[in-house]
Amino acid sequence: MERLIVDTDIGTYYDDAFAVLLAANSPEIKLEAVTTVYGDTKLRSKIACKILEFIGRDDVPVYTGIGDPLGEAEALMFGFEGEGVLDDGEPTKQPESKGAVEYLVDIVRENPGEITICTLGAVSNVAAAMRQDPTFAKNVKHLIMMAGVIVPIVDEKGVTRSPVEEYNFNNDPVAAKIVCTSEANMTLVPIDVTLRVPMSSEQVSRIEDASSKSAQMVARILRPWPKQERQIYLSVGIPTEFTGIWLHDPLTIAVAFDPSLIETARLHVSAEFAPTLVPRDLLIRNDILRTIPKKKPANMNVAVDVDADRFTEFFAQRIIQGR
Ligand SMILES: [Ca+2]
Repeated sequence: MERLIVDTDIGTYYDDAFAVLLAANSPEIKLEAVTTVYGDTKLRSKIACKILEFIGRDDVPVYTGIGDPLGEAEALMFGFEGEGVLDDGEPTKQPESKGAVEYLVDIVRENPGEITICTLGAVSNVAAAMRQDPTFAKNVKHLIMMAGVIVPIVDEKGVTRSPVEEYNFNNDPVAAKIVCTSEANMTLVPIDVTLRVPMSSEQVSRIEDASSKSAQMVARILRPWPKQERQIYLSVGIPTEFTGIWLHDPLTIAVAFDPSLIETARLHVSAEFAPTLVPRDLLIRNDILRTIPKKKPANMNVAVDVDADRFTEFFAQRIIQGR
């Protein structure tokens, strides 16, 4: 059984919550904890507590992590976080008093080679843990990150949507650099691969009609999503027709216990700062972080393809048949 920690910016996009639900419903995983990162992490912890409580997994501790990126950038949130999840009240379950970074440092030090961490947001908590404890990187069993973009995303009209930038690494470029240059055993699940795993509308309908608590929670989260998505897209300049219920973060969880879902390449991936030509991103700073595979000794596994149909159906089944 994989001893797994989910490190997440749960609340802004639907898929972090889906990832927590997948982890909490997978017998292949011993879900050690959920840690929160980026922006209002207290609110994110409350959302995580609510979801775990709703499906009867109050036993999983939640630790609140770093809100501000390690560099000078400011964390920005859209303001609708918690909609659909907290609508019927706040959870009884409370986050732990210990901070996420301290928790990560302690559990990895006490269990060398045992703990896998899936990061589903900015990598600030993990980078801070690496700064705090020089043995952290080599003691983590596996660091699996939903982050970066390796192959430019080109839509069906041939328009390049996201040549070099990706939300999670960009949200804390300093942390991304620390992690990329660490000696941890890493697997990167970049957005160009996760954009190949949208759920079909038929799968979404089946989940919406299912009676498990997890399915009910997915339905609740998806209800306000079209409006939220439109707000995000209009804010950052993505055409609103470029849409789908992508399972970015859940895929990253599944890779922890079923690596056969993805095909990987050993690449050298490093972070590079470059000027933004068009300041179209809400996360606007004057630079962006590029994830560049270079011809240097490989430093991580990178997902380059995914068994999309098998994974999306696997996810749907876990939610429908789970708690
Ligand atoms: Ca996320």
